[in-house]
Amino acid sequence: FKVSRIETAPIDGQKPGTSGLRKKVTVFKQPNYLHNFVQSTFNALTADKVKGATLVVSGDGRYYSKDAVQIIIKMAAANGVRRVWVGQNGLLSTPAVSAVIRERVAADGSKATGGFILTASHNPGGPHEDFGIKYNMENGGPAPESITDKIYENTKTIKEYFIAEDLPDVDISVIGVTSFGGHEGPFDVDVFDATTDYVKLMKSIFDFESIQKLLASPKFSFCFDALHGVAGVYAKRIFVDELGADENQLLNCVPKEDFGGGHPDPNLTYAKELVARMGLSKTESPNEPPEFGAAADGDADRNMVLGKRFFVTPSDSVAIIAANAVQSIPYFASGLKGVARSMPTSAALDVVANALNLKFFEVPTGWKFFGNLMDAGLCSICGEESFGTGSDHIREKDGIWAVLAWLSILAFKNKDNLSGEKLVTVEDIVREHWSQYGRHYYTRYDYENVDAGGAKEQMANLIKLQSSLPDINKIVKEIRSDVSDVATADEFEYKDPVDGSISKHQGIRYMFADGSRLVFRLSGTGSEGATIRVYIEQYEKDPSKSGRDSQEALAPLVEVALKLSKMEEFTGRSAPTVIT
Ligand code: VG1
Ligand code: CO
Repeated sequence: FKVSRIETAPIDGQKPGTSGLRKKVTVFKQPNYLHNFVQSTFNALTADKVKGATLVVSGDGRYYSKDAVQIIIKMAAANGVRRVWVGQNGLLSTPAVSAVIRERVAADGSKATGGFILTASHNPGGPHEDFGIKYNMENGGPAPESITDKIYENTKTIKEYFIAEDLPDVDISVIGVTSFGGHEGPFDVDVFDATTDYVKLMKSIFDFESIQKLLASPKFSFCFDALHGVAGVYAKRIFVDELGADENQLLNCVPKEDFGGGHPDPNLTYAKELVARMGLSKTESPNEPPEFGAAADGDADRNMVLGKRFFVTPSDSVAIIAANAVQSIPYFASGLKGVARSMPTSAALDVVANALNLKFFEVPTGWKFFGNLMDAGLCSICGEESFGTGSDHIREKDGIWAVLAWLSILAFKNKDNLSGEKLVTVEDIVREHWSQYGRHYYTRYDYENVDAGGAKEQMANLIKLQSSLPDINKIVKEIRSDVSDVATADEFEYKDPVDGSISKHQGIRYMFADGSRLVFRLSGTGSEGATIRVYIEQYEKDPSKSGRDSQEALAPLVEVALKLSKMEEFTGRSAPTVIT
């Protein structure tokens, strides 16, 4: 094939956010838009990570992915890449890409040095919805800020890109290797089964046999909703083929380019079908809900775990997994190296870390911050309030892993009880956890796609307020006299304990004397306008008070949060888009 050098010019707004570059498909389809970003990424990497290298390219299968895969293949060839690994049909979940980068070995012994993940995660897909791209490094984790900053700088000065225009499109629906000859030597496109490497990894972590027994118990029932994202591919293979679940226990497990018109975000608002099946919607379903339900997002790195008529908050989920991992999951049998959570995630994990005497870290929002800790052997399990849970088996959060972790805990708690009277349920496990460690009431209010200017002003105002604690407390007490005093207020700043890098402006915090917390930040994953997130948390140590309805328990703090931040004034919104 021939290499063409194409002249181009910078395009505004190609700054990667919390997790890559996410924009409307219509933006990505502009001439040179994707090309500029891909070339800027190649230019941000050292030559050995491009020339002669092996790269993974795949994603959640959303609209425009197939075109994007072909473009990236041609640009990889032109930039001297030796081979590109593509999941069949261009599908690989985000955790599977991480696993493939870390585990897969080519016939000649080489491994991948990185990969492009094509996803906008939980954002809707389709011709008028979102597309996204991010680059993951050799450790299988998202590129650190030093690299994403470089990519962004490159997008502002780019003048040319390289592409093998005459390379024919590769049929990515068929497994097999296609070889081409280039002037720098051979170039291969290797289309492989999307599940093999990932399933092998899961089997090395969990005791599949014990989970199989749990699923086979007549007392247990299961349901999984992939929201038409890529998780469906893995759910079929793992839950049905490996663990013996029934096909009809899977919902929306056929990946679709537009996620069936839905919002592939596993929460109580968007996972409507599952929520109804689990007996959690206002209109009670006629059938008895299953004992266990779970959902994943578009790229299968997020998860929501539900019990029968019972919601597990993600902040509790990671704490409960950490508290039970050593007994229930073979991979952790020799103990946990440490645990970590993102700043806005509730302190439920902190309490477990303290009780079990584990190393503990609090990082900014976004999975890329956990990677360094894991690479340094400091962290085994970590999580985010945004339905993200994972471990050091890879360098991304992992939805299917989280489901398997919960099934493992259930299997362990019920191992002598599978034919007994009543199984230990998800709800039992959570309530027992609360009575042992206390409960962190938690909720998040999202105001999606609000005016960006107003949102910025609002944040600036919240920072300005922080200059005087007495003034804050005066305002707070005027709103509600029944909340405790604000003890400290700041903007979260993180110094990476491994490489010393500093990340500033990572969210505005108001911390109360009784351990309650209000956090405000702007989302870094939206594609239009701004999304404001408000995180509200309150700790209740007294076991007799841990059974309240969470919105009711948090009502005073919610009122303070909305009035203190002058939410309606700045956004014109009287209610959030989503409450989780
Ligand atoms: C959101 C979540 C964050 C998560 C990120 C990527 O970011 O809050 O916890 O890591 O999405 O998840 P933001 O900046 O919008 O708050 V995913 O599943 O979109 O890769
Ligand atoms: Co995701």
